[in-house]
Amino acid sequence: ATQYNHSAIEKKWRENWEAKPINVNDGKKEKYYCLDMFPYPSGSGLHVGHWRGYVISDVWSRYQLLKGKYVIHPMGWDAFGLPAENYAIKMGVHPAKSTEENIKNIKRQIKQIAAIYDWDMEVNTTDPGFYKWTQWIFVQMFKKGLAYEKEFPINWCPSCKTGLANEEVVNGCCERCGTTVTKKNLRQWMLKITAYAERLLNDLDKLDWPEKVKKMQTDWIGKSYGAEVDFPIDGRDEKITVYTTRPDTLYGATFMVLAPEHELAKSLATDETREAVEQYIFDASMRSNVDRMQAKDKTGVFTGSYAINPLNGAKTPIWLSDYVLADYGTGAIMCVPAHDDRDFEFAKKFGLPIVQVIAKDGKEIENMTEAYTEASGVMINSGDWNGMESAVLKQEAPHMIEEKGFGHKTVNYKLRDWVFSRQRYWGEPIPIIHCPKCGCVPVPEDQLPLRLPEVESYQPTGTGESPLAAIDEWVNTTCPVCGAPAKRETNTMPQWAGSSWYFLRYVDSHNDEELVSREKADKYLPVDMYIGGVEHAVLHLLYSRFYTKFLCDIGAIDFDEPFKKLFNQGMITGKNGIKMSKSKGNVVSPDDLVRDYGCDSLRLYELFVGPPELDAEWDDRGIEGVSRFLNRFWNLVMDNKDKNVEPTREMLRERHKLVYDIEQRFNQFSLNTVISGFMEHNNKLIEIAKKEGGIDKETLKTFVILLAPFAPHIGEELWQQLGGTDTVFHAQWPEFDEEAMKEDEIEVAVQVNGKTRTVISVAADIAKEDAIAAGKAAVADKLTGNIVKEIYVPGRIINIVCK
Ligand code: ANZ
Ligand code: ZN
Repeated sequence: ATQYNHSAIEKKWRENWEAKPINVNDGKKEKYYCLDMFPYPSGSGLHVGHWRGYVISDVWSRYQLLKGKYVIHPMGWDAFGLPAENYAIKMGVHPAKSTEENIKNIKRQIKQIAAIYDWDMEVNTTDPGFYKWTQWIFVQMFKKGLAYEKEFPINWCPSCKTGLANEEVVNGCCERCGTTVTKKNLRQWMLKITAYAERLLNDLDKLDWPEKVKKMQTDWIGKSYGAEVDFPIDGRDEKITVYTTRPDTLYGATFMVLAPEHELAKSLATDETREAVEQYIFDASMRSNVDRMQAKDKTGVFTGSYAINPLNGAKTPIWLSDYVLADYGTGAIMCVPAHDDRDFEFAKKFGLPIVQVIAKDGKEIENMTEAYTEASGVMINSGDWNGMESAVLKQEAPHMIEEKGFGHKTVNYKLRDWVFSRQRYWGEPIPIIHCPKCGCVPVPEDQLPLRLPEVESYQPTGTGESPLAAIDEWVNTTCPVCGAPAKRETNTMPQWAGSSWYFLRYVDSHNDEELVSREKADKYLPVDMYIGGVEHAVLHLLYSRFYTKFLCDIGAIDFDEPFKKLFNQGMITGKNGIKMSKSKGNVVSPDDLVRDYGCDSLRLYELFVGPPELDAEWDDRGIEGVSRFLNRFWNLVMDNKDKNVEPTREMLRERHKLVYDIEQRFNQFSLNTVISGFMEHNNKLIEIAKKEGGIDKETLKTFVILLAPFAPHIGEELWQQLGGTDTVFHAQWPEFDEEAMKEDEIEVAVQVNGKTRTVISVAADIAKEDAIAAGKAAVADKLTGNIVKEIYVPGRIINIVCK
């Protein structure tokens, strides 16, 4: 028979698919939208790790195709961002140019995967035709009050004179120069994602997503119930409002701590404390948030003032400390050292009183060495709350406080509004004009896109402004409302902007009039399956949900969750689990593997390396095994396709078991065991063929259809060899019949010491251990002494020898 020649066959089928696409929208088929997280077109190209996700999404897409769906399977580029800009600063190459080149290269590499991407849908976030709509969304948000300006302390490197993202601050120092990072107040654009906190939380229930990701989003949104309690300041009219999730511990509040940025902080100082207080406030302002939170030793200063505990009238000293964050809750807390670790540490350090108010088994601890943080126990030292279950009180205290009139119950979220501006060049210009009379005015929609102008230097200006600020003829404009001279906003959007909505654009990517037509949106959206790395569990996946809900609210689309189902693939790593990267020199390029073994072999091997949701170590040698399997399967089909054997009962059973096994594993996304399943069934069929002198054609065809999503080229070729005239992807996905899968049963005698005691029936191909176990169970009452030998004569006798 002819040898399997992967290069000739793969070339042939690529040309055929090019000439006659296999995934066509006839307007009648049900749609299925299978989306990859679109890549950043980096200069270093694809390695075998990148292949994994794309192979997973392609086998899933082709499976849907075989189930009769019209599959939307697009690809595009998330191309704004820092790497291209940094490259521009270093090499002087315009980011648009390097981006274009990178896209060309990476697209060529992606095409090697032979995925059924519809390149007509392709999007690129840096294309003005695309970012016109990224800007349009911003304008809509601005009009609804969801995009607003705010002075905001950002990480600032005093040496590089530039703002830094949190990721660029390492151990409190600038990543580039090592200088201690400080804070600088800069005017920023913010998106009010907090307005959607409750819906973002509740709607997680609607989603078929990994529990792990849902939990990460839940924690990120961080909803907590508690109370705001007012503490009057002793001798003054003002009061300090604290936020607490544990109002049940109010009797144990022995001191208070305010963030150094708290508006009352300075005014609480007395003549004796003023110098120390002001010094402390200044020092805190020079420390980064990260530093403050990670600091091992608590610092603080006593203000000299006292507040009155509203419940028992106790005088409680007011301190300042930077472990209290300015922008969470009210920026002030009541401290209960007996029941909170941080407060305990603070009290120990500064010699403040500790009063236990919750006691396990009702017993007070003699000398506390650590806080008792559990919420279970009985209230003590708590006036008329004494004797109550603390868990019950925790629920009721907020209402009681509200009734007594010194506070009210609250809901709090950890989620913060989204800092949406960057002082950078390579991003979407924020379409806002600052008019001295009219304030912030959005660029009129018919003037979008607001194009990114050419600049001479991509270097940040060092004043906290983007390089755009240096282009006078761009910055200076007129107000669209009153015509007065006005200035353009010079900040750009963060890289997340385009990726928050790109999936909507694919299905109508050439539309100049709308972001997406309602007709197409209704027909083809939302995404049915989203596949990508787990590193995007919060930011991208939360922003996309926020954008989708907003666009639904303004009627641009009619659904409010973008991704029905989510799958996160694990990483492919180098030896010893080390991340593949150019700098580590452990990158495995797919190019040589495709040349030597073919695309189909590499596709199979990408899946075979391990459970798709887990990280897997790459080992080139393993590809031999899957390649051998494809060769053996090729030979099986080629040797038997013309024999016209009638199917035996065994062949039928094998065929239906194959369908059952593959379908089940496929649906559980256990793709590595799908591949091992193919290998096992192939061996079995080779064995049967040898025994029976052939294999029936229907069984061979069934195998070919099942294999086609995984190894599409060889699938097409063998389908044709088996007489198929149309593409295998228009064949029917096979179904299994449980009756046909049942094993034949045979009768086996069970002997004890050579004497037949009973006869049992077992599956004809039962394994030795299973047969012996069944035999032993059947004669359990007749076994005496120790078993010294167990014998199974296949299909005839089980003999247990005892002594
Ligand atoms: C008294 C108390 C007693 C507290 C106790 C805890 C345990 P979550 O659940 O994260 O919302 N807190 C409030 N605002 C803070 C701020 N700006 N910076 C640092 N800590 C702050 O946490 C709420 C709890 O964290 C609040 O409840 C408050 O301490 C503290 F046994 O109040 B608690
Ligand atoms: Zn104006």
